[in-house]
Amino acid sequence: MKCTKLELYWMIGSWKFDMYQMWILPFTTKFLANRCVTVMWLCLWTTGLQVAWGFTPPNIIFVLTDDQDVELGGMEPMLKTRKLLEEGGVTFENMFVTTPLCCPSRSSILTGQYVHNHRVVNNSVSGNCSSQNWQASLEKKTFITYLKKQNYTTFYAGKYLNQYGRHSVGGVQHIPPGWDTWIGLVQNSRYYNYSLSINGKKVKHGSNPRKDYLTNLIVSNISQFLKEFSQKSPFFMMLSPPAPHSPFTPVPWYAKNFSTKLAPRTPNFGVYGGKEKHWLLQQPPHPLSNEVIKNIDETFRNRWRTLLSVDDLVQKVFHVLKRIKALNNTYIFFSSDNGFHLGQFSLPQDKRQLYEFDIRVPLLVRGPGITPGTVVKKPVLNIDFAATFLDLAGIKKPGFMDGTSFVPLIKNITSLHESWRTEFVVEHKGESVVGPVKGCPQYPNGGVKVSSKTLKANGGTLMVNDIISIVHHVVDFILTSDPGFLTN
Ligand SMILES: [Ca+2]
Repeated sequence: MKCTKLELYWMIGSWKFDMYQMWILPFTTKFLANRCVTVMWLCLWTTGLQVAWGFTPPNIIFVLTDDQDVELGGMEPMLKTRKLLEEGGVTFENMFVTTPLCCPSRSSILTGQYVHNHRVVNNSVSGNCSSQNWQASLEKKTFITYLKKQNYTTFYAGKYLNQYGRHSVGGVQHIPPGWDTWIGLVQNSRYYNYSLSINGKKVKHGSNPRKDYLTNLIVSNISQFLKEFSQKSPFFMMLSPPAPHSPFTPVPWYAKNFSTKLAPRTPNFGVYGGKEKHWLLQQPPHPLSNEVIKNIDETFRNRWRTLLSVDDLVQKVFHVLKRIKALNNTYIFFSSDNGFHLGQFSLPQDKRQLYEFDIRVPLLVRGPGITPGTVVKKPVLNIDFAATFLDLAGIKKPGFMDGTSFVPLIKNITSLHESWRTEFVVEHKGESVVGPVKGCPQYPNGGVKVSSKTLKANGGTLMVNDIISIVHHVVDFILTSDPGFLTN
């Protein structure tokens, strides 16, 4: 990793005087851009001249997994995806999310904004997740609304935002603007026994592996859409399977895979964070108990097993595109909304931390103009997706979007590489929940226990077992020679 320095700041937020934690990752680069070429290129991509020159907007398919890491080998079981998109496309080695949690990160993906701008701060309605305020404001300006205005046919299937479909925020009747075909999962990731909004109507599913397994249900809806719409207009398809999020449920035919695999014993596995880390990393019990380690290993295996169904999904997408002869004008993006940890710094399992295991996620892209097997090391972010999709469609990025199109990196336009970003912000605001959280794994004697006295002394918000809160320190981190964050 090219990071040379990670500085942790804290500040008083601009709204409600909430405390915010913000990390800035500077990357060492030299600014040597050829300005003339840069300006010409930008003109081509931002003024719509491409259209006048016979530009054909490409189709775009975005596969977004839930909680898939890179640091713990999250891409290793996905052999088909790696062959098709990694060997057949471009791999971004330094892809990060700017907030390590589902709903805030997904809101950043949709709007192209940092958390401090879209203000979806956690997974709750009160934290603005799929809230009425969100629906009345930024949801009307997500990237898909711009693609829709550009005559894209649009399709969504899978998990959306964690609180989507609740009665208090419009129920399943609410269809986010811009989506023609809407197959939205009600609330958080599940594999069985869930409800969907099928274009505004509630459909319940049970536990039949053949009919109900959510990842496969998404697959079953792909073919018809592609056959029907691929010849009519450019299309945008977003596929958001639940894997490998909890409850980590594989289909029966993959339930015995990886039976001898153990979670990676990374250098920081089971290591006590100590006083050099922020206060929450001083709370986990250590060393990890045998019972917790056993649970960690089983979780690791099941996460990989759930990803095998996503691997099938990607292969299916590819084969259908090939069959309908749409590969030549279709980009396939593959990424995740946040990473994950299993035992790092004695944290049993979750996300929500600033460390690489929670913020580094996969990003593979295949499509026209991409040289197969290429690798990009420049840092790209979840806030970049919106600008990138618009750029590919020949649409100028709206001013409110914080992210930057990484189309120049995809297409290896080297003149722009030199002026690429050298820093970014990572933000997370905690949930004000104390006690076990429904839907989150709980381990006897394995969670983090923090007394009310400790809580009060350190800011007052904490979700036990999930290790989140607001840091009240100013800290310097050095990343370059410390990949496990053992000393920083
Ligand atoms: Ca997630």
